[in-house]
Amino acid sequence: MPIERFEKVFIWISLLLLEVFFVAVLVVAFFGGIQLPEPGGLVDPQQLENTPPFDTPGVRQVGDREYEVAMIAQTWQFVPNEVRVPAGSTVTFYITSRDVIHGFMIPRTNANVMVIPGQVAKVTVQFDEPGEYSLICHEYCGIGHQGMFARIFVEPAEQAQAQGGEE
Ligand SMILES: [Cu+2]
Repeated sequence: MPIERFEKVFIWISLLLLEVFFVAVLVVAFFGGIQLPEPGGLVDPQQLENTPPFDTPGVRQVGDREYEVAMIAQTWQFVPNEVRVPAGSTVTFYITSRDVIHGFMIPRTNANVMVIPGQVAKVTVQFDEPGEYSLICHEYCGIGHQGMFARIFVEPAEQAQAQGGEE
């Protein structure tokens, strides 16, 4: 069956586009650090006070330049609402919700997950650039949603050292 010349051209263009998209997916997956959030476990949202690590929300140093943050999202705040780490840190967030579905997004990083009651979301972020990062709820969660945010301070390594935080 003969194929019209223009039709042939468009078939090739469509195939080429598919290739481009496929390569783009591979590039972000392997070189861009973009990945699906990992399920970090299940919890009882009513029992967060008695469930480690959410009984003591906050930052914990687990290695050289490695930190873990246990964080609770609730109407309408993040606990803790301030995180400080030195530049060059790898920070793994364990986030869960006490009440309704919230969002967890740190613009300029790869962190972007839903926070679902009963589920723990686990996200690892590499903070190389010192500065102040916002952590925002990007899942409408009620009347106070627009004010629901936290701050992450990535301090220059020398400053953190001066405070005795880092070797
Ligand atoms: Cu919200």
